[in-house]
Order: sequence, then structure tokens, then C-alpha cells
Amino acid sequence: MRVRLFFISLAAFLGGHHVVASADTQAIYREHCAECHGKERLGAMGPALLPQNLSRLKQKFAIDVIANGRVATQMPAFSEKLTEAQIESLAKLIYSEPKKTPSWGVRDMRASQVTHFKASELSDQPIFEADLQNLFIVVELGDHHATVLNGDTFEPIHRFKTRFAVHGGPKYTRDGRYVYFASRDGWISKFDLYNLKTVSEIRAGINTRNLAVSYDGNWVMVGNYLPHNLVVLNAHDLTPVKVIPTRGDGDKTSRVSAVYTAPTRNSFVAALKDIPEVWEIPYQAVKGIPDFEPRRIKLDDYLDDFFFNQSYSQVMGTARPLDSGSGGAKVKGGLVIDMDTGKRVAELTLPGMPHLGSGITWDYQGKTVLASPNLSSGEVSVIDMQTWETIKTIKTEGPGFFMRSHELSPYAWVDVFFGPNKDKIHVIDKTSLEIVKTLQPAPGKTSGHVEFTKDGRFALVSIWENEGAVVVYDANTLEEIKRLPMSKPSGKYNVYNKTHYEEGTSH
Ligand code: DHE
Repeated sequence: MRVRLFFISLAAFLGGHHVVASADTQAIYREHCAECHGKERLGAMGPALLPQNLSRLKQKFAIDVIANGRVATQMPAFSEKLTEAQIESLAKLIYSEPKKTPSWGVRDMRASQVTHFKASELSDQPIFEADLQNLFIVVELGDHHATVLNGDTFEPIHRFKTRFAVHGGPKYTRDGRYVYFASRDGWISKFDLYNLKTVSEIRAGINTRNLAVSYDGNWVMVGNYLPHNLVVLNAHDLTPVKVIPTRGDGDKTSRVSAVYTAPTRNSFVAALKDIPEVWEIPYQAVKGIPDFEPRRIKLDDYLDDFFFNQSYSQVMGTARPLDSGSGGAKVKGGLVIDMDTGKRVAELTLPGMPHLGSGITWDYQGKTVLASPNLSSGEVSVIDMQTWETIKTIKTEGPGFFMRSHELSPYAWVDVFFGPNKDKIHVIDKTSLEIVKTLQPAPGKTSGHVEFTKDGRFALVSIWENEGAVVVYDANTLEEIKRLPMSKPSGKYNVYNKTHYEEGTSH
């Protein structure tokens, strides 16, 4: 009887479409969704698909995403492969509670912890010769490896296996010796660049957003989508120190949009995705272990994507339109918040889907400007960081994902990541704010993500293919210097630029 009622109400919801039985829906899920979103919907390459993680997305928008894909993600469109009824039944499935409530506590973390090498087994001197400040880590998503690259000779020094689907920038300790990786399925790996060894690992969550390393090198903070929490790890051996549930007022909990280190404030700063709040978590204790108690800053809107000024006194962020499909977005564009008062300083006029996380700053006519690519339209917004006015919108040949420059370089580079011109990279003159050259490193193949050498003289571009490459350009003449075969090199990270919080690179 209950089954019949279910079918009647589902048929009413579907407006008379053929209803796919639940077992079929499970089979469709296994065939088309499980590879990226996990067999149990707990997330893998794609996010977890559970009601608690979909609270900001109305079911009708989920149907649209399944049918038409999702901008700025790897989510393809299924309208050609699945019928409307199948798509609607999949949407129903992902809003249903799983059989078992997913949980991942300190005991699970500890059980997963692996120490590959003890400190006593490792040398305090690098086992190879190179300028340690000018090394790059290149994350190769194609076969889940990373390469340590010499930034002077552009010769690979070492290639090693990472966990599946590393996402976001690996984070260095200030001295550049250790680097920490986060995978989408929660694994945190600590790699010793002197010894070229992965030294310890732990699974800190089920579905992880990113990690940050404290400026003093003592703590790692992991932001999770599932469970809804922030996890503090001891940076030396990755032992869990504290789990901070991301709970707002009442019982409402939230995914973490991202967590970053604010070096000048000795704190971590995290934005929540389902509760309009930014949290600042100090990591310095007068004595003993810090309590990692969050200071909660309440906002007018969610921050999905955010960025700081160079002194970390202000945070600017945006809500993503689709995530706010539930009607959450109150402010159009973006917000600027003073980190000390917690008050809104300004609103930003930013059409489309700016990618502030990829924003960079530079000096322009005596003032600091912020430039951000746009994930949904072909433009770069250049904003005066004093008046918060958009001083120029630079038209590009398609939506871009990543933007980069270097203090010592006259140019800012932005990729075209989506659409017919996804093989192009624009080079913008930071003085005239005009595109001076458009490069096409591998016609027909997506090119994106740029990173500079320590001195800003060379720019490295990725060819995003399984049989891809890193292409090295002279950053002044814009001529190609070298091409290194790599397997879908998603991002590259220069030790000096990252540890010095270089203005032209993401933090
Ligand atoms: Fe990323 C960084 C969020 C999709 C490749 N991406 C980040 C960061 C965030 C983020 C919050 C900063 C973390 C850090 O470095 O500590 N990314 C998101 C999304 O919300 C989005 C749009 C949807 C999602 O799937 O989560 C998304 N990202 C992608 C991709 O589809 C990319 C292209 C391929 C992939 O790896 O899944 C991708 N994201 C990257 C890369 C960085 C990144 C290479 C690091 C950039 C850097 O230079 O610092």
C-alpha cells in the first residue's frame, strides 16, 4: 500500500511521466553517477549527494543540473542519455536519506592514520641539488601523481603517487620543506621535499573541501563537506587534535566553503557554505595547545568563494547563483567584510560567476586593484580595492578558471577554460589593462592554470589532457621555452611564491 501511494504521488509530481522503479534508479545511479559521486553518494571526484549537503539547492535545480550539466565543474549533461523521468527519479534519489548515516569521527581518523617514515629515518638535508625556493609541485590529475620540478632547469626531480583526486593547492610549511595535499575523499598526505617521501597520511573526512597550514607550521586545518566540520591536525604527525562541528544557531550545520591561513592574524579563516557566516579560528596559544575556538562573523549572504586583501584585514566573497537557487542570495555580486569589526564594508558589482578564489592583486596607478576571472562569462573584472568600484571589465574569449601574475612581471595571465576557445590563454598588460597577446599552446586542447617561477621570469601553463604537458614560456617575450609531457597537470605551485604569499598567486 505504501509503495502504491509513493508511485501515485511521484506520478503526480512528474506530471504523468513514466515512473522509473526505484531499483532502476539505483542501477542508473550506479551506471552514470557512482564513479564520480561514490557508490554510497558520499562523494569522490564529485561532491556528496545527500540531503544534508543539498540543502541550498532546490530539487528542480538539481533536475536542471543533471539534465544540462553544471558550469565550472566536471558535471556533464545527461539530457541526451537519460529520459526526463529517469532524471527526475535520480533527483528524488539524491534527496533521500541514505540507509546508514555517514559518520567519520576521531576514532575513524586514528584508524586510518599511516606513518610511512619517522622523523629519525629522514635526513635534515635535501637529498638532491636545486634551488629549494624555486621548486614546483605539479599535481597530475590524469593518473593521480605529482611531480617535483626544478624551477631553474625545468627538469623533473621526482614523480610520486598521490591519493585519488587531489583538489586545490597543496600547502607548504613556511620553510618549504613539507607540503600537504588534500584529496576530495578526505585523505591528507604530508610530503617531505628534502627526502622526496610521503611521510604520513590520515583520512580526515569523507568529502573534503581543502586544507590550510598555520604560518607557524604547527597545525593543519581541514574543511569538510562531509561530515560538516573543521578538523585540526598536528602538522608534525597528522594526529587529530580537535574536531569543530560547523554548527550555526540551533541545529543547522553546514559544509565548509574553504579554509585559509591568515598569516598576519595567526588564525585560520573559514567560510561556511550553508550558513551565512565566516569563522576566524586563532591558532596561537599563550601556553599549551590553542583551544581553536571559532569567532563567528555573521553575514548577509553565503560565501562560496572568497579572497583576502594582502594584509588579511578584509575578506571579499561571493555566493554562487545556482547554490542560492533556494532563494538564499540577498546581495547581488559580492561582499567585502572587515575582519576585525565583522561589518560589511562594501558590496561588489560582479556579474556572472566571478572566481574570487583565483583573484590576484597588483599596483595600478598608485592603487591596489583586484582582478578576478569569471566562471560563467568571458570577462575579467578589475576592481579598485579602495573604492570597490569596477574600473575595467576586460572581455575575453570565454569563461576562465585561473588567473596569475607575479610582482616582478608586467603581465597577468588568464585562461579561457570553457567553450570553443578553451585552448586559449590571454596575457593582460597590468599597466594598460589591455590584452596584449593570446596564446594557443595546443590547438583544440584545454589549456589553463599558470604559475610563475620565483623571479617571475617564466610562466608555466598546463595542457589539461591525460596526455598533456606543462608548457614553459618566457614571461617577458612570451615565447615558448620548453614543453614537458605530464598527465593532466591540473595545477602547479612554486615554493617561493606560495610561502611568500606573492600578490600574483592564489593563497
Ligand atoms: Fe577547484 C582550488 C572550489 C571545481 C581545480 N577549488 C580550489 C579551491 C576551492 C575550489 C575552494 C581553493 C582550495 C585551496 O587551494 O586551498 N573547485 C571548487 C569548486 O567549488 C568547484 C567549482 C566545484 C567542485 O567540483 O568542487 C571546483 N576545481 C574544480 C574543477 O573542476 C577543477 C578544474 C578540476 C579538479 O581538480 O576537480 C578544479 N581547484 C582546482 C585547482 C585548484 C583549485 C587546480 C588550485 C588552484 C590554485 O592555483 O591554487
